[in-house]
Amino acid sequence: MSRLLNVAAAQLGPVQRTDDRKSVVARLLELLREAHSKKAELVVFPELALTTFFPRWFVDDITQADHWYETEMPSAITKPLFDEAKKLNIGFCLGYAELTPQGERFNTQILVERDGSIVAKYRKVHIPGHEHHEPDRPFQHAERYYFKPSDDGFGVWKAFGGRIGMMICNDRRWPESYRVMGLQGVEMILCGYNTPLQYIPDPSQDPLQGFHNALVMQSGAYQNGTFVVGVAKGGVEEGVDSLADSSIIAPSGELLAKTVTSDDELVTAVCDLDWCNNYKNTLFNFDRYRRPEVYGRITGQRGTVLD
Ligand code: CDT
Repeated sequence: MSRLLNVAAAQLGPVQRTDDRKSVVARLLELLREAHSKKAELVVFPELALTTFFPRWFVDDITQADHWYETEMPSAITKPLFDEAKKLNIGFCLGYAELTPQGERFNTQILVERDGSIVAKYRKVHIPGHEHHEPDRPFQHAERYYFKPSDDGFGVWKAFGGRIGMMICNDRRWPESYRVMGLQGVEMILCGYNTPLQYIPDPSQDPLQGFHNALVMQSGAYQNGTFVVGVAKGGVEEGVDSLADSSIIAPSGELLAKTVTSDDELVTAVCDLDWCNNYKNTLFNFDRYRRPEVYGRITGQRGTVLD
């Protein structure tokens, strides 16, 4: 048996502060059309794809940042993406900043089916960075000021002939993210990211960022028998360099495709979702081998407890 899903990782190069949404949507449309020409059925765009990574600046009054958020999806500006996807019969996953009617702010990703309908929404669970202005930093990473951590957790949705899950950027560094989806039989996890290369206090940058990015996603894929599609907004954005290295990873943990530039770039892979069973039914047969009764600390405590 095989269930084939041709998926595209649509990496974006930098989006500068002065780039308006219309110009970004034009870039997304170009990537969408390229994906269609490569017979992809699902295109994955990065975290906060529609704007520059605005948490790198602090504003005293958060409403001054309202213009970075989407209050409706689709909006007049993003609708051409939905329309083109429907016309081409291709689905997509898109990350953006969401401002709800209740005034809540989330770092959000949606899954859009081939008919242009939104089938799932995921809001980022693990929010990294800081809540307050930290003037000594070369640039801010104030995600904790701009976004509320979602309590909705990690869902898995039946779509694209399989079981699809989502996570966003920092979520990929936490094994719990993958496992919660693994326990729902996830077969493909979609993850957009923005990973600055200079956030470590040592200004010589962290040479291990690319390694850690691959390490967490490849091990998360293998240990849960799932494909993982990790998609960056990379390159030098407003003076801050960000990791590219978008990739499509098999349930074996092997790399199927990876970008080679830090710019807009599309890579694709034909994924046989039935490949997941090799790992789910044998090595990681959760029903048979998991021991939740000895994992109590995983959900029972947050920080480290030294006995
Ligand atoms: N966007 C995002 O979550 N980035 C984080 C880096 C945060 S550094 C304070 C990441 O895990 O890549």
